[in-house]
Amino acid sequence: MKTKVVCDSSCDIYNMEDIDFSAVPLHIINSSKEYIDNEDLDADKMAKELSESGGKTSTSCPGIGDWLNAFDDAEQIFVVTITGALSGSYNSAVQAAAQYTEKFPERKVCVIDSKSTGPVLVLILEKLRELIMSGASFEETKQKIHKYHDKLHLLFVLSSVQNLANNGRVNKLAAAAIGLLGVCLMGQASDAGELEILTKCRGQKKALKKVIEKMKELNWINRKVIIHHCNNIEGANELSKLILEQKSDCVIEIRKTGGLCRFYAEEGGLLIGFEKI
Ligand code: X90
Repeated sequence: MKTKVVCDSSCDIYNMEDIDFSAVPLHIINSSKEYIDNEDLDADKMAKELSESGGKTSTSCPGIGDWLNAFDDAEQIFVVTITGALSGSYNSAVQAAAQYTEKFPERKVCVIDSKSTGPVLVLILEKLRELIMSGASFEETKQKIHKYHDKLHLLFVLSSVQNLANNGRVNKLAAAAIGLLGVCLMGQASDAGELEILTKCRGQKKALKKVIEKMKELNWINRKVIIHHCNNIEGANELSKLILEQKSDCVIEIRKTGGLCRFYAEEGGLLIGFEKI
């Protein structure tokens, strides 16, 4: 029986070992160029080109047909999407799943709205892989992944929300609040999957301290923390050091954001995903 895991490219990874996996690209579009968020994209170069070119840039999520192509005739499919509160990706995946199971009634599709992005999607994907490899049934995997998902959390540190504001994903007031040089925002994905700003700090160092305080307040478990960064390996390493000072046996994965998260989290942005009690 063929089981497939399909995600949109907001997960920042394009390949997974051991399972049948594909990442369906979102697109980043401005007047002169369209960038496809796949493994061939140089996200830092894209960000540089976009900031130099000025003008309006928008993004688009996978359509129903893109999802159906990625389902690839599998009998059991787990789909994970970026938060449905900020993107149409989840909706189109749900519609694709409905069409697929109408055409093939014996096949099964489970669509998960991550209510988040980047690192939280990777945590979900890695758990799905573990469950699938252990031989768990579709129903058991579905039940366990929902339970696991409830325990995940996303924090972020951003020094600009200009692109989010220009595309109506955060209110203009919040955007104006950090127009100032050197101001960082620390926030979280809310339970509804919206961007929620928690505090405003002067400088990254203070923002990272706030991240640790918030992680402690949320009772994070020292199993795995995933940090995705926008051209900011120094910030990711610094945060990693602070986390290990708290819990030295924590496993930390650090990687660069792909195209979609690179565009919205902007230069220096950090996304932090972890498990809580
Ligand atoms: O459908 C589309 O065109 C995609 C729109 C995506 C908009 C949101 C992307 C957020 C990327 C920004 C910081 C973290 C926010 C967390 C809130 C869930 C990352």
